[in-house]
Amino acid sequence: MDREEALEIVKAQLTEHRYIHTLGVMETAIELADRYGASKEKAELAAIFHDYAKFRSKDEMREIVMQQGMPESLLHYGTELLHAPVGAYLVKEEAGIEDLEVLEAIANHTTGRAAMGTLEKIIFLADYIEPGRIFPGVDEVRQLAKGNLNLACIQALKNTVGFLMKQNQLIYPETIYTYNSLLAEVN
Ligand code: DGI
Ligand code: FE
Ligand code: FE
Ligand code: FE
Repeated sequence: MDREEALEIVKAQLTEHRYIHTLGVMETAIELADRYGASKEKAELAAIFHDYAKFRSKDEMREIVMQQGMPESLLHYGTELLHAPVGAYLVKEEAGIEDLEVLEAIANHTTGRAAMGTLEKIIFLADYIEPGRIFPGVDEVRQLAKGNLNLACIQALKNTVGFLMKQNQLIYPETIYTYNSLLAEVN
């Protein structure tokens, strides 16, 4: 599937704001793939589709989690987590994307996972640092992303976990496993 076709499919699923975010993730992911030796084609495709399910209803997402035998624990940490694994499922079903690396990068873009591959790290990070993001601390992560993919992902995770904790939100265990795993990789 080429870029134009993929963007057209995704545009119909998203708001204007989220579509612009997606274009930012696409550009950033291609740049990171170039820098860190991953497939630019896969980075482009995963980035374009990463938020495919962002606007599906909570009921539909919960139903897919249960029907498809995804971890039931996903249902107990707020609904923001669901669009990533559910998105990977729907992108396969509805858009016919079969590449497992691409689907995994979509599935894990919100929490990461332990022992992420380079493409997964790239999509996780591109989602955090694309030019439209204005989180406190995002510039520090952008700087780290120029030289060290793992350190940049660690800093993004630290910021996200800190933000969630300040808001008394639950931390999904996989988010912590992601942090521990990245730390082990750099030490
Ligand atoms: O979909 P985006 O907004 O582009 O970004 P995303 O897929 O990274 O989702 C960000 C949201 O996910 C944000 O509201 C924080 C939430 N999130 C990320 N990790 C965790 C989490 N929420 C909980 N409860 N626990 C987590 O570990
Ligand atoms: Fe997302
Ligand atoms: Fe993210
Ligand atoms: Fe996103």
